[in-house]
Amino acid sequence: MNESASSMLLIGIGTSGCSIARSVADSFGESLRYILADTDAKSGDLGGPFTLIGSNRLSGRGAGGDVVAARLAAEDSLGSFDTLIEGVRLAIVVTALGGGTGSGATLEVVKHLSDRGIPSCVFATTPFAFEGADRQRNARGVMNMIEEAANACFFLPLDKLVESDDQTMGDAMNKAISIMARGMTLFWRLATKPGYIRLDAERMRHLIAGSGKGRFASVLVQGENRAEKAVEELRNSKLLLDSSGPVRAMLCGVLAGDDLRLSEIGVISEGLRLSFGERAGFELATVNDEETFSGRLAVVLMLFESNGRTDAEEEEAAKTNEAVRRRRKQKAVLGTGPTGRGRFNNAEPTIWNGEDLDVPTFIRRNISLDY
Ligand SMILES: Nc1nc2c(ncn2[C@@H]2O[C@H](COP(=O)(O)OP(=O)(O)OP(=O)(O)O)[C@@H](O)[C@H]2O)c(=O)[nH]1
Ligand SMILES: [Mg+2]
Repeated sequence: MNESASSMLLIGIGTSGCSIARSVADSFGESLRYILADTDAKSGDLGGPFTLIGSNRLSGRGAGGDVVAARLAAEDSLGSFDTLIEGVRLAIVVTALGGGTGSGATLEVVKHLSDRGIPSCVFATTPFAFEGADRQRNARGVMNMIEEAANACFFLPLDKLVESDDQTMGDAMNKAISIMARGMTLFWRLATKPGYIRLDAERMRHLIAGSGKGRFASVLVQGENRAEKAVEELRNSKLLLDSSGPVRAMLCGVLAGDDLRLSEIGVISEGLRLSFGERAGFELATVNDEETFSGRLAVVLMLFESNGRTDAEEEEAAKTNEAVRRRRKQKAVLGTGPTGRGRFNNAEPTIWNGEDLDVPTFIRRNISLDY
């Protein structure tokens, strides 16, 4: 694994997040630094480096759609991530929001990465409309918080990722996983493979660190006028439409074999600028990979926008936070929680007159609270 590749870590969280990460690792073809993390022990069967989250609390059975339980479970397990993230300069987190673990654990892991000074970029699908209100609520409740904790995030609505009308649910789900995996594999190649206009992991880290919320899409084209085709497909991509704010900056990656022509780069940069914002910052990178892309051309486009937030989203976030606070309080009274100091484990305690002031007074004095 080259240095650029080993300083980036892919983390798949939750059952679908683990599947996507595992597919990326498989389709990348070479070694890629990754970990799979789930509250469900079954994800360990996918093979690859696996971390079971919150085994004491959830017994390896998954969070059953409970975001709060998954957040607390992840909090218990954060210490086990520390050795896994050693030397990491940029973490790419992939998950599917809607269940408990993907929604809850992702938030805690991203906050932990941020506490450790590691920038993170989250790629998360949001549930199909047909999945119902509970799953939508689970997703909406954490999106703002993930957005705040992560350096960059891309939410990909499954309804837009695949046309679900004329196919079975299973097909739509499987297709979604393969589209996500393809996009992420391209992203990985972009940051780790050499090209004429090179973007390595360090540059990617720098770009991601100040990015915020964005939209992401990728296309793979071939044949005549392939550059024009790529622009056309991206212009029509549902994933890139419906901006919640103007595009502030674009990152465009062109991945191709030895036959990539200068004129094609011109068509792509011009076409994308015209389509998505002539005044937005534009960064272009190329990857030259004859073995993978011979005769083909892939374009990855990341659009970064301003952070627009609806009242409903704010409300959902406040509710989930409140539920976590309540459960933490119960945990403190019942003494069922871990004895560690979570993300403050490595911080100096504030000792005064022999008492650790970082521990709340009611716990230090053994006072049980009525509620
Ligand atoms: N593409 C795809 N998406 C899926 C599949 N199963 C679930 N999803 C999506 O992923 C979301 C989260 O589901 P899971 O990954 O099963 O949930 P989880 O994060 O493991 O959470 P818990 O099981 O509650 O701990 C769902 O709401 C769906 O939108 C699948 O087979 N394929
Ligand atoms: Mg699960």
